[in-house]
Amino acid sequence: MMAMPNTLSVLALFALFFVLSNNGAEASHKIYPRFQTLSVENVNQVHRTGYHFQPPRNWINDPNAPMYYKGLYHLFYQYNPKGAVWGNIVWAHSVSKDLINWESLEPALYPSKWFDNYGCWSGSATVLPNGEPVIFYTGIAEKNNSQIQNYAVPANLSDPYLREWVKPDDNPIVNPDVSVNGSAFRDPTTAWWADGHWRILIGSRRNHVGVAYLYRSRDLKKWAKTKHPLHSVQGTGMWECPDFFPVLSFGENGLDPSVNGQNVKHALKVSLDLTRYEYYTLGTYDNKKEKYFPDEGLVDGWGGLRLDYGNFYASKTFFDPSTNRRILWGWANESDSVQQDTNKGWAGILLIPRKVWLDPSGKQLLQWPVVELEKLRGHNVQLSNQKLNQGDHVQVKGITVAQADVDVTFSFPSLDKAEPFDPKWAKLDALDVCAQKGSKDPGGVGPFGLLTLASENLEEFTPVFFKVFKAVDKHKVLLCSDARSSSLGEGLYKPSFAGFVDVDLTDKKLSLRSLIDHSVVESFGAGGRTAITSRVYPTIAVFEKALLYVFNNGSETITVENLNAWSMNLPVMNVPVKNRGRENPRNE
Ligand code: DQQ
Repeated sequence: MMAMPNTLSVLALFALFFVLSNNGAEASHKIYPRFQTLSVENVNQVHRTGYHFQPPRNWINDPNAPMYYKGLYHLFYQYNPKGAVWGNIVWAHSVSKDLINWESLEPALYPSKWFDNYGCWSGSATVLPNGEPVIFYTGIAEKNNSQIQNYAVPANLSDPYLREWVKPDDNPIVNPDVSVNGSAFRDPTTAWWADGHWRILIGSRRNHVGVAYLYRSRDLKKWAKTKHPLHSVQGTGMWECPDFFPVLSFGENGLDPSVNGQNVKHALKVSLDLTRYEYYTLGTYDNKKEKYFPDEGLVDGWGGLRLDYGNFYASKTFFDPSTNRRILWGWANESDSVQQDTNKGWAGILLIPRKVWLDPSGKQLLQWPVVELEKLRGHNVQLSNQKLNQGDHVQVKGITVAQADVDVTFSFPSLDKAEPFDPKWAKLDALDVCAQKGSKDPGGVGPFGLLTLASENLEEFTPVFFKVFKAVDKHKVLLCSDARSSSLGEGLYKPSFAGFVDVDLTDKKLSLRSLIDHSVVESFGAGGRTAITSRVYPTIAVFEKALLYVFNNGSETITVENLNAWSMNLPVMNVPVKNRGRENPRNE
């Protein structure tokens, strides 16, 4: 499914907003009735990922209800069991002991009751203080075709696999009242406990105002809408998949969703249906006033902070009590056409789970791929103290570049040669600045970085690079992941994704980590301050023909202080759980 170009006018976006519909219920996904139930005959392997989360075939979108239960991580996701485009949505279910190797189970939720007959859409898990999990999700109901919120509970709490879920008959638990747009009312969050009540958020819109409605309940069954929404922002349109969580103001530990008070900040993330991007703010949550106040100076809208400046949507975090981390999951859709998805028999991947915590500045979140990923690292090659003069590109040999993990630190002797930052660019999206400057445009300090998934004669390559600019009172660092030269293939969306990196340059170093996996390049700049994901479909630079280079096209000499690159091994990826009894997996 092609992502929406960033430059579409707001008007066109609004028009699109009203065109998309599903059985009268407003949906964010394009509907292709012709393809929805076209069963997949052959699965094309060329661009399938090796170590990113994927089922063996068909369409996937949002990660749902990640949680940890009796020694297993559970992950559910929106899945079309009948085809490679969005439709026939069920909650597919996988389990893992390490967030990297996954086994699949039968779908946990699928349309079966009047209150979800037209679809089981996104939702979240809440693990109650007694350890019992409950799922809240959006049902599309036969009766009124509007979006209502339901709950489901495990049929057998002693089964660590939580194979079977029950949808009790007292559903739905939240109906849209007359003041709510019932066809734009979905994606309940994890519940948190505050002042004698459970609370959840539900994403919505009132005309063009994006809204996170707040509901409270004493028993998780009878829910009442609070007088005011927790938060709303004019002009942002439908808020899908809200995520609201506390973060500690120091250190890297995560917090249970109900923690609040001293040394705690809150993050509110929303997925904007109009742009198909997400943004978040950090702020203060007042339990008593039932309000969230974003910190002053943060942009609360289109241009706000993003968890990822690339192809990353419908994300969700959860608290992992076994390691005291907060972990983030995001979905990356395809950047090819619906016809290409149908031909290849699959669409959508989930990105590597990331640990999230608050930057010591308090001004943004930091993210890093979970440490468990490093178990897949195989053969390692290194470079150190490699000088890169203007125009140099040096090959990194000896690993399977199409399936690799690369971690590099660059240094530069001075910032004197940094180009001035044109004040006009301040009004542009970073993506447009990247498009103007590109990886080949000779600069001062940068562009320098990695050429990933490159063909021998550079007909194809996906550069991930930095460029440093001199602004009025400080330096501005741009990180680009530019798909424009990534493929000779046709009908692809090839954006020059980019984000600015809020980093202190006193040590004159910039680090970059890129997870390369056949059709995805997931990059983390400056220790996880800025993340960018690109989906790319090389035609020549595939498998062993994919090459990796470090490069510099700036006039300032760059040194590769240290580079580590690993071939990545294959994890167990959604192999069905076979003949596994009801035993406790911790005893295996
Ligand atoms: N996808 C789900 C919705 C959600 C959207 C439907 C976000 O619940 O709003 O598959 O991608």
